[in-house]
Amino acid sequence: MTQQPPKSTFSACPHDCPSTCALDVHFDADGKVKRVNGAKDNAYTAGVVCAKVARYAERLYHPDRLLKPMRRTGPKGEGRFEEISWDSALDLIGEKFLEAERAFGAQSVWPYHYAGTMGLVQRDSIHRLRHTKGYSRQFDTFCTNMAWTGYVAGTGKLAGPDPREMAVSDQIVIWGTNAVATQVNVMTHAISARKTRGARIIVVDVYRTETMKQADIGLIVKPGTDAALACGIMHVLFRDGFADRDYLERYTDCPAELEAHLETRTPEWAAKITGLDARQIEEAATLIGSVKKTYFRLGYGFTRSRNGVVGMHAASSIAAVTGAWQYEGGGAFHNNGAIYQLNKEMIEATSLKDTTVRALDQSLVGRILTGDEAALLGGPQVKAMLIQNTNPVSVAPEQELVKKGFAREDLFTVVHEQFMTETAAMADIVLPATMFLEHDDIYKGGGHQYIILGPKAVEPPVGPKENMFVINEIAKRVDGASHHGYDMGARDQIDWMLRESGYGTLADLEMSKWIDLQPDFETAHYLTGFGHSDGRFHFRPNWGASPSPNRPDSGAVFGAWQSMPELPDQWDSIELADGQHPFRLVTAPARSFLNSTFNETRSSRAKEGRPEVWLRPDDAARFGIEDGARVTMGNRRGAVTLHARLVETVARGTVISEGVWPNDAFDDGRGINTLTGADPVAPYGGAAFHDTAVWVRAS
Ligand SMILES: Nc1nc2c(c(=O)[nH]1)N[C@H]1C(S)=C(S)[C@@H](COP(=O)(O)OP(=O)(O)OC[C@H]3O[C@@H](n4cnc5c(=O)[nH]c(N)nc54)[C@H](O)[C@@H]3O)O[C@H]1N2
Ligand SMILES: Nc1nc2c(c(=O)[nH]1)N[C@H]1C(S)=C(S)[C@@H](COP(=O)(O)OP(=O)(O)OC[C@H]3O[C@@H](n4cnc5c(=O)[nH]c(N)nc54)[C@H](O)[C@@H]3O)O[C@H]1N2
Ligand code: SF4
Ligand SMILES: [Mo]
Repeated sequence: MTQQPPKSTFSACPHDCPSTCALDVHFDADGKVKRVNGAKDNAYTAGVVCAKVARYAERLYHPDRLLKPMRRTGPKGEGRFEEISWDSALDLIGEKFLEAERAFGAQSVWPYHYAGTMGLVQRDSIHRLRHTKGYSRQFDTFCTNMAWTGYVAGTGKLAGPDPREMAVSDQIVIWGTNAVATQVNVMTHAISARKTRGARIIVVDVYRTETMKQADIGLIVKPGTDAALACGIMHVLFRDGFADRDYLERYTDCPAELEAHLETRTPEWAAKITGLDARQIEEAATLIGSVKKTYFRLGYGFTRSRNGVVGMHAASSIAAVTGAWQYEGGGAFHNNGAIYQLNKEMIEATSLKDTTVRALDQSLVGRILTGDEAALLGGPQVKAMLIQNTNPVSVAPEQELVKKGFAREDLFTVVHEQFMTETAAMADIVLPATMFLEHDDIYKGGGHQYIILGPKAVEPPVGPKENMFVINEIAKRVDGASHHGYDMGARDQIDWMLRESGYGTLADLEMSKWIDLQPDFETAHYLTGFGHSDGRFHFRPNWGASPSPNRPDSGAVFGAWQSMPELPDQWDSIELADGQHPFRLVTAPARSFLNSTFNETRSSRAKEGRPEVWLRPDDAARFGIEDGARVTMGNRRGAVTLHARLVETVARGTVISEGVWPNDAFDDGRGINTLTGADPVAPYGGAAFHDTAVWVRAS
């Protein structure tokens, strides 16, 4: 009798999303993946996943998946490749990396990666190669810098109230995240609170998103004005007796100074800056003040501005003024990064990390590859790159420079990918990568508190290999890359990390599927003290020396950090509109894409339609733009061509373009990041993807 293949198994979503859903993966009779559901028995996922991952079979069995290693034959970027064997590809990579090292030093090799998979083994093994060889390091700046730095400025720690407490909250303020699109489980718990206890949902965004459509109250602000809104709200809280003075005295650094400072930050003042009506601010403040169990769910979106750190800090400060932190279902949550404390020595060769080796800013990749001396941090030109889990030619800012850099004939580029992305198309060597169900890995949630196992569930097609295979094989070919981590398979890596971190063994985790690392109530709500050494929430952060996880170990501080406001305040460091650039562009996420991932699947493309810019009819009329018209949008960095959609639901002067579309979905092949800037945001870097002044013209 033949053994029946299993009908289902468990896994975790590997994509770059705060939800890190626990998954049930269902197979058909042939053992092929059929459908992916959210695990019902995981208290955060609670049976819900987004539509794009539910349809994962479409991506897994996509006809365009990369299956063979390839070598470039035509000129750079033309897209002509020939198949080669894994061995010849790896040998060539070894030779080229050694050649670069001999001629220009080890730092001329730049392993470049991001979070296309969030698996700790497959994502982070690239550091093992980096650290054992002394290759250039990477300063991560695509995503978290402003959000984490701003949050930690107040709390002293990147953690907060149990995200599941949203379900027992009386009021949820979803601030600067389009959770329906970007982290669906936030909605699961918020809607559950509404159903079971009549909780109110307040959403703050720059347009009427799908999330705002589900809200009781929607506040549409001008981009980069969240700190003004927060100050206006806090003014009312102090003025109308909603401030919890006992709490402030016990748990915060300078409540009296904050109160005095806010005296002039009236709702009228905030209204002028945010574009809201003063009455809307009064109403929101009264609701926030009168409902003790208010849970602030603070997202990334509103921090992707040159003043984003200040915005995040100001928003998180509200919960300290009301004392909401004390209550179950209250406080301000952003991310749980600090709770895990994993020992990643075998994955990353952490002990060999040399902080004197330069850490190149990943968002400055365009400037770096085009030889900008400041961006190169005084070191050699980058001559060779290995790229995993990221698609910089599409997602990185200053796209014109990025394209120019990757077109350099003297740059040797290896891209390990699942699809022929824009970045892969610029490579010298393209290597096919497995997908998450085809390899072993382990994941930790940013938006929750679980470690989840994602074991290999199906055999990959012949050809694709997992990330750590590529790392280990390159290491064999580049002299002197030695570390015990190279001798371990993914399962050994997981087992070692769990044991050394005090979280049991792989065998235990295979039984339990996940580990719930939620700290106790007192700790999570900072009732035993905030993360700073004085135990207090800081209204007055030390911006030059803040305990941010993003703070560069070189000691570098960026932007106009010395003029950052001392207390929560509006900070006009954003790319302001002017006569030549009358609009402020926000490049918000598309629901059916995840950054540039899923923009290759037919169903996602069909749902999203085409690249568009949304603007108000009155704004459009000033420039003679009609609904559906082909328009050009530009600034000093370049211009893109797309179609206009007229919507009433954005603030005057704001334009929205959803999604990182493939560059070739635009008429002239220039993607949306042609317009965005890479200048590092104060104080600890980051790219201001939603902070761009532009003009829009009918074309
Ligand atoms: N469907 C989908 N899901 C995703 C992603 C995706 O691209 N698509 N990306 C993934 C990644 S990498 C991340 S980091 C997370 C990010 O997820 P989020 O935390 O949701 O952050 P963003 O996607 O940058 O933007 C969220 C919202 O912020 C709004 N916003 C922009 N500027 C401002 C502002 O100045 N003030 C206010 N109040 N709001 C503003 C935008 O309009 C948008 O609706 O999502 C992940 N999930
Ligand atoms: N305009 C604009 N630009 C943005 C943003 C925005 O809001 N607006 N958001 C920014 C943010 S927050 C982020 S995080 C970045 C993210 O941008 P990227 O890091 O590029 O993220 P993704 O597009 O999700 O993933 C990149 C690639 O990883 C590949 N991949 C997935 N799994 C694996 C694997 O196991 N192995 C290998 N080798 N490859 C794999 C996928 O096929 C995909 O092509 O984009 C940023 N860019
Ligand atoms: S919501 Fe996020 S974590 Fe969950 S399945 Fe979708 S992309 Fe993955
Ligand atoms: Mo991100």
